[in-house]
Amino acid sequence: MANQEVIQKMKDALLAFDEDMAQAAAEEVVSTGADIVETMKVMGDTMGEIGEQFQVMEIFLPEVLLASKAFKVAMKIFEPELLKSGTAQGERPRAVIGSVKGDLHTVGKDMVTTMLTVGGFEVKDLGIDLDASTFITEADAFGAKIICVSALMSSTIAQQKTVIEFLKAKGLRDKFKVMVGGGPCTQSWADSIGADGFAKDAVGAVEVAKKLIAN
Ligand code: B12
Repeated sequence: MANQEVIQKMKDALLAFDEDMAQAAAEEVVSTGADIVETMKVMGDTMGEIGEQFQVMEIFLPEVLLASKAFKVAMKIFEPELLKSGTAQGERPRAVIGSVKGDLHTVGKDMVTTMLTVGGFEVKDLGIDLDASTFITEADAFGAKIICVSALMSSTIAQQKTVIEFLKAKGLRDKFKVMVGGGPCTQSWADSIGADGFAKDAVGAVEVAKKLIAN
């Protein structure tokens, strides 16, 4: 079956908010050897479409929640497949990741976690709704070189700056590289708050993280 056809099935599953359809589509992606990363990109865009439907009140929170559950079901099937093709070997640079205080969105952060792991990093997922001190204490304890800070809303994005300001206040700014991302985040925002890196998606996050480690 052509790549596009099976990827379309996944898109249809998310737009139907249907976990079972998503599971079947994910299994078909794997069994037909369709491009998993390409599928994940389409899934990310589809969540954006779902967000637009939510914004104009064509759908409501329960549907959005079901779509994100369907997304996660598919990711669970993709993760082991991606890891098989991963570059992870020997000592891996460490990173922590989480969503900022007040932000409960997990899907994008989880996708970045998977791609960084596939890309050769050892990643500790700290979860959601994290205050600045938790990011830093956990990064220190884990021996992370990179702190990845996700924010999905215009009301929570300022928390990315808080993490950087907190590092400065503790005299730890030079100890970690800070990478930011999430819906409202842009390169110019990242520059304005003094972040070391920004990527608009999970694939880009791997490239940026590798550069940060190399420097
Ligand atoms: C799913 C979803 C939810 C689910 C979350 C479930 C879950 N477990 O995650 C639920 C239903 C719980 C939810 C709740 C809410 N949501 Co919501 N949600 C979404 C939705 C539709 C999709 C998000 C998503 O999963 N995208 C798919 C992933 C793959 O994309 P992503 O998250 O952007 O991540 C990619 C990149 O941004 C990047 N990235 C992400 N993090 C990081 C980190 C780093 C370091 C890097 C480098 C890159 C990176 O890589 C990722 C992969 O490519 C978005 C719409 C949208 N356009 O994003 C709204 C959206 C984010 N939500 C929104 C709102 C308003 C809310 C609520 C306030 C609604 C309400 N009235 O209660 C609550 C707030 C909850 C809270 N306190 O956090 C708004 C935010 C508007 C704004 N700009 O402020 C949006 C944009 C919808 C809209 N158009 O109105 N939501």
